Amino acid sequence: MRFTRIGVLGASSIAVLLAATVSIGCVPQQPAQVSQAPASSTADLMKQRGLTEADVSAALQTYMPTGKKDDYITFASGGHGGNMIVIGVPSMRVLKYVGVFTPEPWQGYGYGDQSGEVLAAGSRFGKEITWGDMHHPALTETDGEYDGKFIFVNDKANARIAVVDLHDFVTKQIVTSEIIQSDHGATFVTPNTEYVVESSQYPAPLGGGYAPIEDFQEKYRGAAIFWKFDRDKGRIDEANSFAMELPPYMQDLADSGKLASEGWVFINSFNTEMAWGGTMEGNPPMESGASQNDMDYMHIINLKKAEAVYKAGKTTKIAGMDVITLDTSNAEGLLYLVGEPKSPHGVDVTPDGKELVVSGKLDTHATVYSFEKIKGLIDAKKFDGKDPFGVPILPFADSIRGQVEIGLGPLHTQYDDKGNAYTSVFIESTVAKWSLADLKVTEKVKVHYNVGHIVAAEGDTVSPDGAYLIAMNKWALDRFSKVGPLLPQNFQLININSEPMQLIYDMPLPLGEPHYAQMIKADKLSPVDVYKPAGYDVVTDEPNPNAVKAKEERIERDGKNVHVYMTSVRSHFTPDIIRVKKGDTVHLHITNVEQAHDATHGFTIGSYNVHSSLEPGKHVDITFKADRAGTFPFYCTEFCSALHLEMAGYLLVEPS
Ligand code: CUK
Ligand code: CUA
Repeated sequence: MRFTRIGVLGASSIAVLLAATVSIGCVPQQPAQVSQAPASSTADLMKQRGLTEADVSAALQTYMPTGKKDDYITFASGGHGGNMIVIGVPSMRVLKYVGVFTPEPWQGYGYGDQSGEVLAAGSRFGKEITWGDMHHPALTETDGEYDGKFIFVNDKANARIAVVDLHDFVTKQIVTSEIIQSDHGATFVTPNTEYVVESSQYPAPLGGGYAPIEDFQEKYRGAAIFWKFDRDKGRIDEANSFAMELPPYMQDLADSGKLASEGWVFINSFNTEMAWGGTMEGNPPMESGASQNDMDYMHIINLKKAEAVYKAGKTTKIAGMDVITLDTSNAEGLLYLVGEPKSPHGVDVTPDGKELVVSGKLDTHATVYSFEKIKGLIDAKKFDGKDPFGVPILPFADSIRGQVEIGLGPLHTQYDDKGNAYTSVFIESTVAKWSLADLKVTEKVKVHYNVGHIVAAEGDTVSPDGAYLIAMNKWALDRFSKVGPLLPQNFQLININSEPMQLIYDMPLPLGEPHYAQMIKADKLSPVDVYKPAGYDVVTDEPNPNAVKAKEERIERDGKNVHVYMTSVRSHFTPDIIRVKKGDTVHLHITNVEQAHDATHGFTIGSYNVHSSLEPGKHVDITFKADRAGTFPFYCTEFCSALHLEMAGYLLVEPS
């Protein structure tokens, strides 16, 4: 494996690398017209730029010579930018922003082609939503390993889930259920991606209706939705998805069991106090009302059994979704609670599936739960009573193997291939490395600043890789050049194979706040170069019925509807003149008949808010009303050839 070399790239071997680099600097310059030779020796450069040996070591571990490719690909959520960010590791080069919940003009996403329907499917209560607050991406898994086929992301603000196909890095589907009004325990997949988990965050009446907030405990509820994923179709199968009603705590992060704990789902919660704010009505603020108890609850869900209960039809329809009520859950033994200290955030199942690590934001520990002990208590019905909703509570002390003293504000945990866990420590601004066997912190690395999630290479699968870890920091402060009061986020890449761990790169993220990311081996991804055959519909993943072949271009009028069957190829659109009358509806059907790698065209008509990206082989349909008479140039928006500027035409809208 190529990345193992970084493991031996400690400070001691840096001299060797420096010597090697210096000697490259001395290679006599080739008498070529385009010079690749460095201007100065490495020693000179170090002196000029004030670099330490550690800096040069970091540079050599992350620098990617032209044409070389990264070992890993990271998929980061784009936070409130509503897009997903694709990043190469270790170079930390941004490779793509994928439009998901937010229209994205480069990809033509949401500007008139089929993708408009994908976005429209994410409407809630009839209102179209053009942004999202993306938190947690989840790659599809086979036997608990990333398989590189699809990735899911959630929208916390609007309780939605999207499916992005990694064969072309395009958003194919957005689903939403109106039973919940926000989500946070999403997205998490079962080890063979049978289900995508989405659990709510802020309790509300299920279905989105009104209830007085004073009735919080009686009428407000949480829920976990289990979206069925249809592998063959590559889409979520809404008709075979179901939900479980949960108590009105604020459910937080989730994780699916694997191996030893496969078939179970774990969801943290805070605000078991069921505080609902009202500071101007004489109540304590939400944040203090929600922090009274020393313990909150982890939800333990027997998904296998819940699926059987759903299939047996023991559900209630709410907002079109089959919901297992709390009463049914309690009667069937589907849901259990166990205490977790204090204001828990992350719950992360260990690679062997035998344990769960939970960190409390207001606690200094990570708590390690034993699934075997939890299962034993459930089987023996050994409970410490029930919560106000009749859900059995397992005794905390009997459920855990132990606790690790981590530091101030532990949040999220990832794993490596050597039995270590890594926990982000928010208040301390460190990443703590600790031994799963001994429950002892062995090392901490300082990060800048206030780290949220961390992501290690395949670090939440059954076989983590070690190698790299990215600290996803919430504050950047003094790390970058000043750009006004709104600062970028700061991703910091850490070599976790080296001893001590070494921080090797700072990467500003200037478009939304990524929360979580996943990092997959690059060679597990095999996206296509072009769409074949030409005429491909990227939303249905089938040939589009309106696909146009060369020489079959035409304009057909059907009453007030004008259908334009158009092709694009370097460097023209055919037809290049479109004549319509004011009030006509124009249906553009454009096929990029190119099959050459990277031969992408764009298509726009000014002042009609129309834009498309036409990757080789792609077909798009665009419909708009020609409601203003005038002369409208259309042109190609990708600099595709020497005659790109000439790749243009006119839409002529005659007054009626
Ligand atoms: S997260 Cu969503 S609040 Cu720690 Cu997963 Cu950032
Ligand atoms: Cu086609 Cu520019």
